[in-house]
Amino acid sequence: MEEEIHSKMERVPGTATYAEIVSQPTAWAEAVDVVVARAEELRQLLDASGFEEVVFTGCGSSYYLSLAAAALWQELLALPARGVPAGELCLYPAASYPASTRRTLLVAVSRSGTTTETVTAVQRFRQGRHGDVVTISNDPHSVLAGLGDVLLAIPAGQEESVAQTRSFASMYVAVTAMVLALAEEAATLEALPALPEAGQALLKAAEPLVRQWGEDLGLDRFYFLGSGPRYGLACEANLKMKEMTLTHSEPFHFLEFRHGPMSMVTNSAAIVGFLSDAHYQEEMRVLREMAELGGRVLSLAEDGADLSFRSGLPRGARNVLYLPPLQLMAYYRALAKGLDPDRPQNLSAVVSLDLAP
Ligand code: F1P
Repeated sequence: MEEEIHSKMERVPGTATYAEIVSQPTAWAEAVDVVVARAEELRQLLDASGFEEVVFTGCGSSYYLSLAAAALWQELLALPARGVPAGELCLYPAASYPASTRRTLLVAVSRSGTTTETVTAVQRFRQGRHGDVVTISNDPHSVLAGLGDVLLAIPAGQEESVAQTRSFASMYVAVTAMVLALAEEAATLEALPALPEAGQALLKAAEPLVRQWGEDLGLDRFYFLGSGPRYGLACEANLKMKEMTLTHSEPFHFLEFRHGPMSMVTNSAAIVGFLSDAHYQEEMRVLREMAELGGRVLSLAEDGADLSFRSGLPRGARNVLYLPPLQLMAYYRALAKGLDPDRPQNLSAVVSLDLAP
């Protein structure tokens, strides 16, 4: 009888997604702890192996995380780094890896640790003896978790929903902590434990505005602008808008937007800018020009934006803060469109394939 009543209770759409978004700062704390505990192992791996370049890889959200990670790594460690889709490493390895003689560190990112292309890319990388592997996953017992020379596992980031939110941010914080540890940016690394509190405060402060934007169905297209280490994050925000709300959206590097895509700006277009400290004026100029064309502009930054984090954290510690407000915006837009963000159309949480050998 009780099961019957329980099964009849309507599942409220988006329940899991909302819970995962607002709880994510807890998973960020675990990510920092995990990396700090493995920092010496990571330093030894980097020092001992004479790597000439780093390749970050993953699929979907995890590929976009790889793009953000590679830019951060290259900016702080001055060692060549690239983000490559795992599917490309599987199908076109020669186009992805440098000459086979170069020592490469492969960093493989996967929430599930079971995505076929990512696991296969690591297996083939090992067979080709290209170098060593760091794996980053929310499932410490996954296939991928067992393939790394060093594993950074953040189980607190695991989630029910298909679209990554808490998982992505937890793995991104782990990557941030890893780069800061290897770059010996001690002061910024030591500031990371304050990140979860800043995230909680931002979620609370930002919710009314992003709910208003999410529920404004007069907007029919979204453009996410981000440069340097923020471009990969703009790609991830873009994917949330697609996965959760079935809305046409695209990410661009800030200055690139003028070179054609801005032709699409109308008064039903949202242009969301991930403003940096270093190039705030240049980037804000792009947003102002788009507002003059009639676009609806939303800026995010540490300060001086529509959504200002005011975290007080050093620049290298706070890039993850761009994500929670935009995850919430996609959540509210999905509900306003009568969709269930917990179960995006056409998608599954993990893509499993039979890849040709
Ligand atoms: C990768 C992924 C997600 C995507 C969707 C399907 O999963 O492609 O990025 O948003 O949920 O799976 P994983 O390798 O990170 O588990």
